[in-house]
Amino acid sequence: YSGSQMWLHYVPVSNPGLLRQYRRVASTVIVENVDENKVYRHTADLSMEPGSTEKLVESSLEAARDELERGLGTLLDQPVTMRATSGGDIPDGSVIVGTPDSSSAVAQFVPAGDLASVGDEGYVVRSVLKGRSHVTVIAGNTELGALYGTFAFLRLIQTQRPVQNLNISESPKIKRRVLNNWDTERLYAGNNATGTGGLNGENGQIFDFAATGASAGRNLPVILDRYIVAARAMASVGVNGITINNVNADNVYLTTRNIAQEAALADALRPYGIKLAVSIRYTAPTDSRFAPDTLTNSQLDPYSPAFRGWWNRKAQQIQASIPDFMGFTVKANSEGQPGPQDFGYDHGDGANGIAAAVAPLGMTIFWRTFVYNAEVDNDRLKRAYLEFGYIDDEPQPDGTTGRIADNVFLQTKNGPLDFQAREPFHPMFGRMENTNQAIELQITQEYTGQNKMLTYLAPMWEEVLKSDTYATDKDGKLLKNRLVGNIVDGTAQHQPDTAIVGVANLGNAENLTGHHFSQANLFAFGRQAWDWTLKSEEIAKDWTRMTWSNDGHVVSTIVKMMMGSREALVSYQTPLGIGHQFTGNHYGPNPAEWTTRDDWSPVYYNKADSAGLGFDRSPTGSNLAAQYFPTLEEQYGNIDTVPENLMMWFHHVPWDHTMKSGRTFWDELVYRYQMGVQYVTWMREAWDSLQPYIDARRFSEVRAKLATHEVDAGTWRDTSVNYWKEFSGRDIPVDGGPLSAKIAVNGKEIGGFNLSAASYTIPVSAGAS
Ligand code: BDP
Repeated sequence: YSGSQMWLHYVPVSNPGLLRQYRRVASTVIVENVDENKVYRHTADLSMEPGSTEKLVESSLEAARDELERGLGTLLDQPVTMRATSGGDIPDGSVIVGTPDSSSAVAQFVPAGDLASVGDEGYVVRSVLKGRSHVTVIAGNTELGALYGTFAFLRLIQTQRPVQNLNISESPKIKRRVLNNWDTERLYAGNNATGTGGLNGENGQIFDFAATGASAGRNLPVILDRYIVAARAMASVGVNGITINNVNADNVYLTTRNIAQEAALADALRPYGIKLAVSIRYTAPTDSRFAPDTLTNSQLDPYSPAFRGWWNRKAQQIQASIPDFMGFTVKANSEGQPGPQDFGYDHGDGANGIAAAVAPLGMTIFWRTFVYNAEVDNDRLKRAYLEFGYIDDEPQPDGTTGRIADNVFLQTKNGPLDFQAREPFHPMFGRMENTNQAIELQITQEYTGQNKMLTYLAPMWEEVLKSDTYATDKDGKLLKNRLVGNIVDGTAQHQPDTAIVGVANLGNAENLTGHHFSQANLFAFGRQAWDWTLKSEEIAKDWTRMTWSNDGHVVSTIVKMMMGSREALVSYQTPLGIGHQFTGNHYGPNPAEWTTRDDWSPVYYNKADSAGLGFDRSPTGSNLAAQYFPTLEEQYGNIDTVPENLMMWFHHVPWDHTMKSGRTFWDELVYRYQMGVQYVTWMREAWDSLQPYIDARRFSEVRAKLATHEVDAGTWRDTSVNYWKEFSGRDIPVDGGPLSAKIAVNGKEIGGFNLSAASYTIPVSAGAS
């Protein structure tokens, strides 16, 4: 099995008792008001060319019906009876799907008040008795809600949980759950089964906009089978939007020819509840491709009717083909992208200018805050808050505070640097109470092992979303709900609109993500976007059961591997809070490097010298700490109270500083590198032990990745430690190393390893004197 169906690879239920139960509960599916002929039955890896007789589903209910027929048929290993009416007798074992409008049975079985409480995209799944028939009702206020409920019901069966006496009500905590697809950039899932390629402009993209490769010059929208797999996968975890192109935007996505293709894609994704957006360049109006409707540079004043008129016309043109088009994502005055500052205006002016142009069309602007400049207090990390914070504080003529328009999100990365394996949360979370704020997470593993390392990122996102901001109200009183997740979902500061964004990892590899385990990150993003209070470990369990096996031993082994994997990565890559020690391709280590820009250079971040290691962001240094609320300002600013896992983020730590373990900082540092590598060794051995349980192809592909992973983790350790040693002048501790150690995630010890001396990989000490 190639992994091409992701976690929607339905296989017959292995537990005989549960199989009997499922066959009793779900032998008939009733979906009313759908066109039964409009069902596209996917065959793996077939492309659906124009002229094909297969038909795409056209509504969310048709998608639900399609999914149940396909899913139950395979899971229950018997065909399901499909019915289009709930009239007459409802058979025992019926599953009824719909909205109160589409189905009188739904209206009858689920009281309006119960449904009202789950909102537009929520669902109710309920077991009811009708006469002598046991019936399961999957209901939403909208068809999309019913589709989400359908996937939730299928998930129960895929994960082999009971489906009798169900009474589930669910609704998303965050309104917009969006992917940003950077197309060719930072794509590690392109072109082939192993997921290499996709870099350097090769077209390894999930969506093929007929720009390059086999489809070059083809002007027709072609919907490939993998788009539908991706759409089903996204819908199954509640993703409801996607910005389809790179934030370093190419204006081609605004051309008439591309808009036609985007419209075809939007049509294909619409039944799955996924809306499109496009990344734009601030200066797009000057692009000659839009002639004769172009502006000159002097017309890029965000307040001018010319500028606003242009964006309004462009948005109207798109909306004519894509009625539910979401809006634009903008990277401005960041890494060389043009922006309002080039024309004498600030981010607020620029964002509001485009926002005003598209507001009448109901569209939204996602304005990114990823701006940096090493010259600000000699600390790149302080810049974003300085460029955006004051705009949020500005009194407005109408008596309100904050200048950013309501149809704008400021889209901010989880941390102040750039998607490192561990960062403190971005200080802007909590500080922008008058602005809609979207959090941006990176699903694609740019800095977290790319397509080579098994890194489950959900524990990192859980750590971020559950971080306490200690945000206060105007009077300085601590807010009651003030975790980063509360800021994002609006329960802390009551912003009118809410959003969470994940930089996606989908490409055209057979398994869509390159590394089989990278699928878990997309799955987890969706689940956490829906409900950020979920535990990453529970999400890992679901994914493992859906993707690999329901065998208890397999599940516990894989979940353990996953749960410690990110902490291990931090440990062998950037332990104790050191940031950005990467080579230019952001995969391997190069702590000695100085590149063209200070703030792209590992040496800028590590500040290694004979006194110690780490970047002083305390009051004696750049004082980034002061951008946080007082409790954290104090905690981070003091080397005795800063959490050890962020120590070098805020302090230049003396080599002999005593750590909680009692070891010196130097010894602890070496120990961390070694522990991380040993965890990978343990993962490789654990995976090997699962061979009898896993299909041959995926087993060997993961095994090969883990072999590379282990070697590359060792390279991180050796390169880093040997370089630090030049500064510390201290010996590498040779006390045998951590033959057994535990890795703690969110304060709970998890994973861990107990290696036999025989399999203990060569510690750094071997190469040292
Ligand atoms: C960095 C990536 C770069 C992106 C940039 C961004 O290396 O490719 O364009 O972030 O988020 O992490 O704009």
